[in-house]
Amino acid sequence: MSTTVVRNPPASSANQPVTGPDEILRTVQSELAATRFIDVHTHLFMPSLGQLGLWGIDELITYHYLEAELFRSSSLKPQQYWEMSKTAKADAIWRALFVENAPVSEATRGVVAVLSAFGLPTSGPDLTEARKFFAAQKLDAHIRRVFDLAGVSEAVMTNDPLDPDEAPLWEKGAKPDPQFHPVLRLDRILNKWPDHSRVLAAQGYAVNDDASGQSVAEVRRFLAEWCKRMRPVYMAVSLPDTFQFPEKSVRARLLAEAVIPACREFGIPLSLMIGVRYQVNPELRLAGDGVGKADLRAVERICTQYPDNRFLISVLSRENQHELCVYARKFNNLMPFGCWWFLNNPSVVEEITRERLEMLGASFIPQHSDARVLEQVIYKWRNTRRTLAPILANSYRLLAEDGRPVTRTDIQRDITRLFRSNFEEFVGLREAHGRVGAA
Ligand code: FIX
Ligand code: ZN
Repeated sequence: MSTTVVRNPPASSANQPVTGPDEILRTVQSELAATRFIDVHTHLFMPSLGQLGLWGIDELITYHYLEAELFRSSSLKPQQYWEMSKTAKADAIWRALFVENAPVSEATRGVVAVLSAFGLPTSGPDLTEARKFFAAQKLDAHIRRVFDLAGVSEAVMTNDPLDPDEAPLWEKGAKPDPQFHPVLRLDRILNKWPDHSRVLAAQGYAVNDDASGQSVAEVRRFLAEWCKRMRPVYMAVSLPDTFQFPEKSVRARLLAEAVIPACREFGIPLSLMIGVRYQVNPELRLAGDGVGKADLRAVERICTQYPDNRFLISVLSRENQHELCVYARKFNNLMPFGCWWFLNNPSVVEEITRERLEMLGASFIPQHSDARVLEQVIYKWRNTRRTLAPILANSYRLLAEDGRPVTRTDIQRDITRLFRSNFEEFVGLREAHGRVGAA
């Protein structure tokens, strides 16, 4: 006689209460591991955009985060460094930050996590073995393996229609890739109009330095052509800490009269990444940018003035996080996303994410990787899962303590929302329900 006890109706375990802090944490960890994330902002490129996509050990080591740290731990001067070959630069950084010092910073630990993910030595005098390994990888298969290791199904790119290396690849018809979603990045047009209005003029657009006359209509035409060519999931721009809106400036006028209307026309959000102090130390090049507290009343006015537009917003200054959370409670056309750049450190991610959960429930996008080198998604998402598990588990523990037990289905739904469907729905990527896209 079988010993199975038949229950009528049998309750599936997913809807059973998960009890006790340890069981809750284990369930959160397994659901985070089982859910493939969408990486909503990266500087990665699909294979058909060729050499633009950075990957491999020398790119990992010469990441601008590590370049900034090199100049604090070595007597090498930036001018000397820029004259070196990529390999020599990587060797200098490896020596200074991984041999002569313990790699305890978030960025150096990241490289160690990537090396160990591929079973490569994480210490040692040089990078010979790692170079041999990466040289043997075939890109397409390597991308799939890296996305598997990172638990990511898709990455959203950053595509610049005025980048002299990238634009021609799109004009020639770059082959789309379902693992990569394009984004129309507009920093050159909005932050450096005088220089780039000439580039547009040279391409046959009737624009001029002060954006008068036909300029706004011509920028609309430019955006429409690129939306048809690239089919971006959103448009994006990074903005300084001094950003104001409205304002008597070409940027504010192009935003109001060209970019925001074009986003409405194509039904896609605009991403505003606010708070950069550009090139506070130009000698460090990409590593030379800083951060400043921004006046977020600009966000208030934009969300109020354009209720039919959607805005993906990330702010760089730690001091702006609380305001952004409060604005998100006021405007449902505002989606806060990520702990951007200098905020992407576990101690700060913890603080920001706890506050967002307390103030917004699961109605935000906790993180993006901002990966510039393919393999970085491995450690950036490992860090995110590691940092978020106890924070999410704590929320469920408090919920149970307050009188409502949590189930695996609840946890699954929230994690899918945080790392997939909030984005899918906000950008209209696809009908998001249940665990769309889970492997
Ligand atoms: O503007 C941006 O998209 C920033 O993320 C980058 O410019 C920055 O250099 C970066 O890599 C941050 O992680
Ligand atoms: Zn970025």
